Amino acid sequence: MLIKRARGWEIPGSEATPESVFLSRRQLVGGGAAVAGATALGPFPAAAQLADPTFDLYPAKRSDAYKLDREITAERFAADYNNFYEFGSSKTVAAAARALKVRPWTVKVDGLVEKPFEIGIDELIRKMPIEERLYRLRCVEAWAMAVPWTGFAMKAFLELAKPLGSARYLRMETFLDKSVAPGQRQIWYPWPYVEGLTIEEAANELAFLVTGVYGKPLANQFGAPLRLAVPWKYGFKSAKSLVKFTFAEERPKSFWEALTPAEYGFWANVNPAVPHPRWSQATERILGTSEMRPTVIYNGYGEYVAGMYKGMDAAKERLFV
Ligand SMILES: Nc1nc2c(c(=O)[nH]1)N[C@H]1C(S)=C(S)[C@@H](COP(=O)(O)O)O[C@H]1N2
Ligand SMILES: [Mo]
Repeated sequence: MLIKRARGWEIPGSEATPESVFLSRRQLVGGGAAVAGATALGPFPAAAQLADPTFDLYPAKRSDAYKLDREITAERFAADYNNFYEFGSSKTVAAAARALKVRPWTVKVDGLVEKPFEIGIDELIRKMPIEERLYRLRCVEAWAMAVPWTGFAMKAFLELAKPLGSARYLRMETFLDKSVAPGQRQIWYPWPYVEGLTIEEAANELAFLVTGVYGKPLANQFGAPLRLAVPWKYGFKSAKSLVKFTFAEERPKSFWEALTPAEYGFWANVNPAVPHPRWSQATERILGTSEMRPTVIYNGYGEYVAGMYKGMDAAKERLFV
């Protein structure tokens, strides 16, 4: 069966190379190579980012509203350990993702809105209130990172999109182009990548559309030129390289939900007490370290989001799957 095909996080623990081992091995295999890699992905913007038409907006002013309980993950770790199945099911997709052309890039807004429209990414970014926010990200595979995203509140985007009162959900879609994305030639996946939120979730102050990270425009592997960050949910909800926003009355079916509904649901809120069917969610591994930390409900963002789920039957609705 198609769903039996192993994804990255399905590799049995004994086969997976612990990242600390992997990294030290890499550093051993010629310090020169490791240093060169670190420079390409490191604090200096790459050529692609220097050429970005919105480069002048970075670094954006950091909001002091969103505090971390941990160190920011070093850029070299966050930029070299990614989930982006369009470019393969390993974590090392940065090189392959460079094939994606992120300009020109058009974002489409349709469905239940006052008036459907298309807008160029640079015009969109310049219309929006750009800021930097420190957010945690917790992947459903039980690793976590903390990064300085740059972008704008989804709420500001909703004001531009003007959804009708009848809209209950927002469906987001990633680009589809198998000529640049080899993963999209793997026909057992339900491409394109789709994610969704309720309108209430989209309007929550934490929902953030990301255009940059580490004080620069997004490198492709992070989901350039536009990706979502909803830090109280498992990372797979934060869809990358978005091209379309559709407002709808019906709940959209997301990529992983379509592939494996028993394991990945619509809500996907972080909860240490609700295990994945095949592993515990009680702790998380901090990317770039061997540190383990206890997972926190709603990934620590309960004060912002718990109210949205009050009165819902968590088990029946599968709020945390
Ligand atoms: N289009 C698309 N978006 C995606 C994914 C993907 O494979 N394709 N992976 C998701 C998963 S599982 C996670 S954990 C985050 C990872 O984001 P990062 O690579 O920036 O850490 O992206 C999410 N967004
Ligand atoms: Mo993930």
